[in-house]
Amino acid sequence: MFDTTHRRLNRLTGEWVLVSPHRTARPWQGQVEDARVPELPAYDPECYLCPGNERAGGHRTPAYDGTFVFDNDFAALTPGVAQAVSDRGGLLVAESERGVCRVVCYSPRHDLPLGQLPVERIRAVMDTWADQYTELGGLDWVSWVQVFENRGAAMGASNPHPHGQIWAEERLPTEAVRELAAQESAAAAGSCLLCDYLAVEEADGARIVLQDEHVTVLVPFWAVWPFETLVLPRGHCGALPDLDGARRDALADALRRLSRRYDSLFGVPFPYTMGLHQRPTDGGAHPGWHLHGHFYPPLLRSATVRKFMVGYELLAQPQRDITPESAAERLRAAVER
Ligand code: H2U
Ligand code: ZN
Repeated sequence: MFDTTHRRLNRLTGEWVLVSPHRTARPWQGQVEDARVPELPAYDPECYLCPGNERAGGHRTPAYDGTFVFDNDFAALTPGVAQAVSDRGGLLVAESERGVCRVVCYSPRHDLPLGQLPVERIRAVMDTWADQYTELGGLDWVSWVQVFENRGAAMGASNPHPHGQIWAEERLPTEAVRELAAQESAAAAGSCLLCDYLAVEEADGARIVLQDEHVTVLVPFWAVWPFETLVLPRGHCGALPDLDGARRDALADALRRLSRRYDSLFGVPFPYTMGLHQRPTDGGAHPGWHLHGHFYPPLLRSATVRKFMVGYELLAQPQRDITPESAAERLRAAVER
């Protein structure tokens, strides 16, 4: 049945994705992305994330050496918002939302993306993410700490200097609510959804991209984006601070290897949104929550042809052409550039 049109269930979110394997042969005369890759200098005097340079609002980025974290000068969420709710007949419903937004520069180097940093530097980024989770998640009003990176102009990154963001907020956002419901219902039945899922994927093998003792990277059975991947620590854990040094090193190495494979797939720095889903910090124990990372890259057939989430996707449900199995096969075969 997987050779013909079918739909697959995303067990984490409960959403279906339509898979149409025969459609990959269709011609394309639509938008092409700009595949030219500008050579980046190690330091750019115009870059507000490079050491010593000026940012918005009169702030200055210090002469940092490792990772550097600062409060976003244009924060979408701020801690001081007055608490309020508004409900007109159950139809116009609104709630205030408090939060904190930070920017994380991975290193002073303007030209080195996460995957090109030495593995101990990636580990340092991971330690920063863990510390931020502990600090922000430790605030008694913060329920969710979202670590993410938008890489490349195609994904809306506003600056090529390798960096990510952290948004911490008062309530669980939509994706977290869905993933929590699925994982808690598995936990209520005495199991971990992602431990069980990982065991099935490892036994099957068709969607595994890379793996070592501590981490498995795979194209999820229910992947929506053409080369979407799920990064799963093997062995149950809920958040980065739960991982010891060896497991953090393994995760850092998996991120390094995965992003290098992405970069070699179409011979360009692969754009993506990636992020970690760590256990909610709302005071609940959530023993069923399994730490994982999502990579959502938009490229479809080449450096210049991307997947658009339009039409049927916006109005009905996500749809994909190449199968998750063939995407995994290509990522497995890709060299680490
Ligand atoms: P993105 O490239 O993912 O947009 O992240 C860059 C962030 O940096 C963005 O959220 C912030 C923007 O608000 N920023 C500052 O905090 N200070 C500046 O001087 C420019 C941009
Ligand atoms: Zn820079």
